[in-house]
Amino acid sequence: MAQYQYILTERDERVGILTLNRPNQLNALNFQLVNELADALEEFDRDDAIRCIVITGAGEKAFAAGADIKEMSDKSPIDMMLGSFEGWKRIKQIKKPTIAAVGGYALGGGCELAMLCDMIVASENARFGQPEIAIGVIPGAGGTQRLARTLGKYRTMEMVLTGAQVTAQEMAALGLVNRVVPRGEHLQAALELAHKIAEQAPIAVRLAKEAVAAAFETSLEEGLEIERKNFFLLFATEDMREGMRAFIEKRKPNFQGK
Ligand code: CO8
Repeated sequence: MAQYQYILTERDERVGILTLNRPNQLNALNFQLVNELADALEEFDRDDAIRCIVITGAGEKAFAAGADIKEMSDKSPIDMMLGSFEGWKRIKQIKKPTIAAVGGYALGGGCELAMLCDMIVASENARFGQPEIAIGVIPGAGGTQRLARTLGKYRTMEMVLTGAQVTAQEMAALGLVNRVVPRGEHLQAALELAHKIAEQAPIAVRLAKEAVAAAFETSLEEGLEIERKNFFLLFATEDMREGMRAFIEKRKPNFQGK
């Protein structure tokens, strides 16, 4: 792996772990960090040995407390567009499943980064919010859209217009958090989930992710079409034969990613 200044990279068997590493600044997402995160995610995405990716934050206090306000405070619209916008777009393009392991604050861009992941595991002290309104802006990396698609209009309006923080438990009840675990156990819990996914047939996982993601971006008819095509495509894989043969032979499948 390349060396990064603000990201730590690790492997736990077939799971890649990326840690946002600016704990003294509550892992605030400066331009370089976002671009490094996109680079590191793409590296894992290309690596056949990795089947699932967990993103977490260093330190106990935060996943990420948002984009770096100190860096942004004197920027122009063009600086903002050129700074990390491409990086955010690249993060969305990752094909392997991603899990956010959230302890402490996931605010602003931190909440948006968690929502860009496919699943969110949070410790009981996690707090989610879009506080941009309090500094005179609005969410810029998908917050208004992704919150609205999960929470609906009314709770999203309240969060985005007041900037109020929401607890992990409440987010779980609203469907934005997969599970809430005791303080400090979020990474472990995310890794358990990631290892379960890493056992599955990788091409099926990839096409399943693509199909579910389509539900948020297309009409029902188009989404159903993507699902059907991906379903049929999987009948061209060796792992499909292996999975069905293993079921019939009453043994565990041995998936090769082919
Ligand atoms: N940016 C820069 N530095 C930060 C940030 C941040 N977002 N959050 C915390 N820090 C720094 C603090 O300045 C402080 O640094 P220092 O010790 O050098 O003064 C250090 O982290 C610790 O923070 P606090 O002392 O404030 O810790 P507290 O426990 O008192 O408070 C809070 C924690 C409540 C999380 C508080 O730090 C806070 O409110 N942070 C800002 C939260 C926020 O407003 N986030 C939204 C930012 S805007 C955004 O995310 C837009 C995303 C759009 C992306 C699209 C790009 C294309």
